[in-house]
Amino acid sequence: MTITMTAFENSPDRGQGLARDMRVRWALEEVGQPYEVRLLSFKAMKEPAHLTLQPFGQIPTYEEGDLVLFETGAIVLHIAEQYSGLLPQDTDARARTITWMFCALNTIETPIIDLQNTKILERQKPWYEERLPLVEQRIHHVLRPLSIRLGYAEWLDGPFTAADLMMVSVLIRLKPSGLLGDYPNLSDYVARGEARPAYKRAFAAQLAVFRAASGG
Ligand code: GTB
Repeated sequence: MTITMTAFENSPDRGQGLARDMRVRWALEEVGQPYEVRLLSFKAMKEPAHLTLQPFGQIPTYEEGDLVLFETGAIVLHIAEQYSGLLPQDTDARARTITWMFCALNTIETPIIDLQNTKILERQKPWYEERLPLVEQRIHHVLRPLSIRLGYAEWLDGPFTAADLMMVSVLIRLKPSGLLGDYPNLSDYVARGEARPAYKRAFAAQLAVFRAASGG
């Protein structure tokens, strides 16, 4: 069955791989499933045809036969459950993988999104300079224990899984902030994720979309 996902026609990150379609592309590349991408303008994302697939008018979505999914975490989990390569066979190991996926999206990504919103939306506020270090502190509050738990391990829980795909994708969002620099093992962990051939294929595919949209 053909898999179709949606992505930005013209990604605001200029093809740096920060938009969430990258996570779905990466998962599909890891499990070796071909996919098609329907590109959407910001206007099309808010129109009824897309809102029936994604009630919030966002990307990515995932269509496979009659199945329509939104929420990147749910999409990546579905791919991992459907195709082999991203979830362990052992029941307990599977549950731990899913735990780390939730951890990436709930515990780690939440303060990172707060930092990005602060920098983009609140820069002009009179309290911006006072608030910024508090938001950064909340990120250190979750990065420190994550760094301690990862230690010198290659991946979070044994071999590479959907948990690492999600955690690396979330940590990548921190690169422009420089905050990862305080945690060399997390920086190395991100670099290991980015070095995977599946990551590179996904990154190249989304970058090609941006280059085509910007005329080269
Ligand atoms: N919880 C949803 C999920 O995980 O699928 C969130 C989806 C989401 O935030 N989608 C964003 C979107 O469609 C794109 S990825 N935004 C348009 C809108 O809401 O109108 C978030 C994103 C966007 C841009 C950058 N960037 O430029 O660096 C990074 C991340």
